[in-house]
Amino acid sequence: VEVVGADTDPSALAVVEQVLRSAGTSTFVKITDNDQAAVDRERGNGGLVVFVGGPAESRATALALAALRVDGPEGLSPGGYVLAADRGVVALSGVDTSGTFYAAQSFRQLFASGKSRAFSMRDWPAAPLRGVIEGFYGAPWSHADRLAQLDFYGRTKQNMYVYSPKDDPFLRARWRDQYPPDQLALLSQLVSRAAANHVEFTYALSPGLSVCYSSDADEAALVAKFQSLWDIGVRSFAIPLDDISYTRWNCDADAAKFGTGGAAAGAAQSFLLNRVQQDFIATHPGAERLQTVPTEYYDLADSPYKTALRIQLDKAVIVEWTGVGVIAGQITEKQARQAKEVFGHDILIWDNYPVNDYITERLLLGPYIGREPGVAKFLSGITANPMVQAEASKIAEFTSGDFLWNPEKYDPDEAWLAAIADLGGPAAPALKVFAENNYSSLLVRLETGKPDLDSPVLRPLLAAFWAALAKKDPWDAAAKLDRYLTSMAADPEDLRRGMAANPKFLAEVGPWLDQVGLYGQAGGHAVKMLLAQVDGDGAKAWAERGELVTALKKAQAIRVQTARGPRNPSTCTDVCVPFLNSALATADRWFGLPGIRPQPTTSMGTYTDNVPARMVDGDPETYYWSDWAPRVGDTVGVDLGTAQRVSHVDITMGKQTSPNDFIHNGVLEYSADGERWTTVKAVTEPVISADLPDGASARFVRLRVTGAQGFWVVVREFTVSTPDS
Ligand code: LTM
Repeated sequence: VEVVGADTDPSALAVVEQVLRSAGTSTFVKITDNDQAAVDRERGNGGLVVFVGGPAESRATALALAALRVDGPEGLSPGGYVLAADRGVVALSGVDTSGTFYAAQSFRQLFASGKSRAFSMRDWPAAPLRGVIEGFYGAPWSHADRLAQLDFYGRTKQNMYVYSPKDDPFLRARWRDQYPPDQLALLSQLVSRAAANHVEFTYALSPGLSVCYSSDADEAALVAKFQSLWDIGVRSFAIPLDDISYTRWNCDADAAKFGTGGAAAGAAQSFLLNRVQQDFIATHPGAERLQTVPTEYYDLADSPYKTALRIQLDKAVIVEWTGVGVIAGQITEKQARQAKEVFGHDILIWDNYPVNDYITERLLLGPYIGREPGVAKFLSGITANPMVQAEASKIAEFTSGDFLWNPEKYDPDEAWLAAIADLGGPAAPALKVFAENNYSSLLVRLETGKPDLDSPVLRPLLAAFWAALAKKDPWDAAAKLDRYLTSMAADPEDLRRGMAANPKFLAEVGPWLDQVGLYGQAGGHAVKMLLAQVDGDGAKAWAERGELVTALKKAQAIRVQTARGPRNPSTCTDVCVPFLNSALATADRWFGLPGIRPQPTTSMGTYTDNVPARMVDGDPETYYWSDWAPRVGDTVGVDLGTAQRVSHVDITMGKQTSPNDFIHNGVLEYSADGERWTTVKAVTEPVISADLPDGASARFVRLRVTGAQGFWVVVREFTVSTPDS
């Protein structure tokens, strides 16, 4: 029996009703809270009676809570709620309608878990704004993706979606143009779906590529565009000004009015934003606060530009900031406080995780990490920028939503497992194996300064196997490793069967999934090959070697089409291929075959198809080309598979058409374990030829960038010689 008030939130009711009906409740009755006789009668019948609605929605819930001796939600922060149950009564009461909706979501979770017959909980969010900004480059999400996302945000208690796909022409290149009716109708559906999920739909228009800040006509075009969105129900607006030039004006009038330089850009942007604030936001009661992304969104260094914004931009405007760095490894409470000071405005974080538009060969399926709890509480909130792959983004989004609700209690591992269970359902074990091998992200490396290694489960199994093999007693370790590799090999089939109800997810991750399967197969053959050698069975070892090489080649031949061109997916990054190469090198020594097999490594991405393998192919005409100008700490080098004696390194960088594409300030280093590094020399030239100290032992040799530079990096050949090569 559901007892509802005249103003009870319909979305909360829909959730509760669905829970009760799916629980196989034999009869479902809905009665209004002014029909006390019916309430008493139903209670007398012994059924479960669920009261739904906060103080402003239903009278009866307050009475039910009083009978349960539980305080109401009054005084909780927005979105807060009380949920209590005892002796056949459940009461869901939000401080506002969103709170009641969230109480219904918690009711759903508790009901599904089958836990707790008698309990009471008071729950509220730490961060006022919690959600997602569709703000990446590349193919925008589809309409169906967005509808599914909005439902997901409702289920995970996130309350914000910013519509800002970089490649939607009506948001950037053609920002002045009004939407054709069919497209406006789709947006209208999104706005309604957002409202039903208690999500604020923020419409973010990015005029910076062509706007004339001082122009009346451009301000009028902006306001007219916002008005068309207002008319379909949008109440939250943003004007992002990221990724544009502020040293070049789009019209002479701006140069004349504002002058040149950062201060002029800050003044011009403030001028336009303040006009929109006054002419649109302030004249539309019910409008949320205007948001903007400044052109300097990625640091805390004060500048003439930020000073201008701080002083001239209307205080009502919320400023977005990505943390220190476009992809911020860590965001601390101290930085959050500084951001508020240096920008002089309330701050909303635009968090570039799990966005993968800058490393399109990767899926970032690990949890949200590296943000101090104070960040969520001290600022207006956080919106996470997701991947082009909408369904796959839900894993990270689930965890960032969890962090934002209760950052003090946030446990990334626990949140991650819950995310896997939520998305994978019965296929969660298979999804876990897949996500474990697409786990790491730049965040790990930036946060810890340690190598950003993938595959947290596989890695220790491999280490244990090598250690056991060295002791000539590999059997137990091999069995454990083989079990995991078998689950990887079976993953494509297991996941495709188990998640057949989510074809969108399977289509998004297909190439990565196939690769995990092939690496699992190749790994299994590698283990069998090495065990056969321990057994002295050369024929079997040779046969397994053949299977290994076939699976490895297939994995490396997979291509995925991305906005940055075709890419070989990168799964179990820096783990699977080095293992397979080491296994081959070890086996080949046993077979008496020559040669070391260097595996290229880079932290700088790959520009088009100039893959790292080209710097170790022995052909100086082909080259690896980085995807960006390196940052301090970026590296490029080789992994020899096992630590061994090394004597000399030759590196050739740059190419005829881009002679400056080399590391201008760096160091040449080597390491036996990837943790402790020995510096050979400083590097400032494109061609390097260096002797290593006598007796040097290395598995890894690399160049590490020590100074910022504007040029990208081309490496034609990276050769390491051993004393006997
Ligand atoms: O981060 C911001 C404010 N802008 C862009 C995003 O659109 C893009 O998705 C990310 C990641 O590449 N980097 C940006 O600079």
